Amino acid sequence: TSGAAQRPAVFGDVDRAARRVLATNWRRCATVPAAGLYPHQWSWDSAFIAIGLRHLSPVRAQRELESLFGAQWRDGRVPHIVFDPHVDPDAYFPGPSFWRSASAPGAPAVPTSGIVQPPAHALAAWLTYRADPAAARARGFLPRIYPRLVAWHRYLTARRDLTGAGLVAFVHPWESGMDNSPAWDAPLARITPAPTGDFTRRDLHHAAAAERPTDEDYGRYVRLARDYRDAGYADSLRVHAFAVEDPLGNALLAAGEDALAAMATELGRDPRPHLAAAERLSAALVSTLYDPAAGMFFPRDAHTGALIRSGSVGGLLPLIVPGLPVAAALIATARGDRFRLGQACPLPSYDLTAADHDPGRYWRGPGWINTSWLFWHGLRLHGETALADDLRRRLLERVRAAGFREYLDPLTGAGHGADDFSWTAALTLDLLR
Ligand code: 2M8
Repeated sequence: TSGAAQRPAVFGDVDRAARRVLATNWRRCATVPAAGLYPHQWSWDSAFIAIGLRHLSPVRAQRELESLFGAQWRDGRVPHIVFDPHVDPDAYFPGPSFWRSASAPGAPAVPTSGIVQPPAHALAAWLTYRADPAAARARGFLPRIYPRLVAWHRYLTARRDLTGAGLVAFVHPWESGMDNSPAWDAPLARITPAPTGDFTRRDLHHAAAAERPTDEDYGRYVRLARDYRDAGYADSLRVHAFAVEDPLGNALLAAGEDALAAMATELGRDPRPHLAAAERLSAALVSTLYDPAAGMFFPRDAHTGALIRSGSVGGLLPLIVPGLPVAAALIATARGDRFRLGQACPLPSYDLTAADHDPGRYWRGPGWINTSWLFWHGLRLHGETALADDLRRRLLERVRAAGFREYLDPLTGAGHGADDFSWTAALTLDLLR
């Protein structure tokens, strides 16, 4: 929207630097989240990366999504990691020898993990298409990606509705994308960690221990992933000791169905089944996961049926659902003490007033560009232009000062985690448009 001519010169530098990060992190047919710490392709990272890449090269953005969906399993699942066979298999833990996708039914030829990540892909594919419809048509992008997105959503709705509530469950903290969120503390407490001698972490070679999950967290992550693998990646509450219905995951699915409806129309197909699915998901979100007293959504533990009343930013992100009836309440909550929209930036991943808020540790406090981008997208969707513009301006200021860090202290703006992080660079490019 705002052309390069109106942009301050200093943002021109940010623009150039963001392009450089995406060029450096590109590997043959996809982008790694960060060299070193994350040397393969990650599922929801690729969605956010495509949203930025579409401004640089619409074709590369299409290829980013196509390479991810090239590793889709026969049951429709899109793995959370697609391993690069050219990279040392021990560079990242857990690697291909842990997941053993080769012996799982219906897995692709390329090694992958067996869990999933939040379904941001349909939204990303639609935005990618819109960036250059002619280039997309020339490559047959929509006819190729649409059926794969449909199969992906079908996997989630058919295999991951573990309670019958019409909501999708994540069965591993890694699936939520917010690995060590305090929201997962209670359901994880029931899991006996695998002994630390069973595995070797690689992340601590690249990031400070104080900014990452603990060894005990990892012990539980390993236990859950191993149990899933050993059950042949079958989905049922009997297999999944951890299962949560997550507001962000379900909101992305609902917004994704809306995007699929737009794609269907473009392809001359009937959009109504997608619109109906979006409405069903939106209604289930509000009736099951919304807490009017708190003014936000909470995840639900699929085993106990109880809401997990923990203030994760994910509880504000159903704002991305078109027509959401509680949008105004979410915005009011975001502006309140817990998230301080308009002051804290990026939006903290976790309630600023909580006793265990930790501004430097991963998903337990720091602000992330992707969740703020989603909130910004939601603000615009609901006509809150002034708030959206203010958030955009603050995000760009933060990135200009800290660089393309993985996460930032929401109050001081200090950068943490990986540097030259791809989705930070990609979404910055999008904000600059
Ligand atoms: C983080 O998760 C991975 C496991 O998937 C890790 O910690 O090794 C999360 O921030 C996740 O949301 C993200 O997709 C991934 C790659 O950026 O890193």
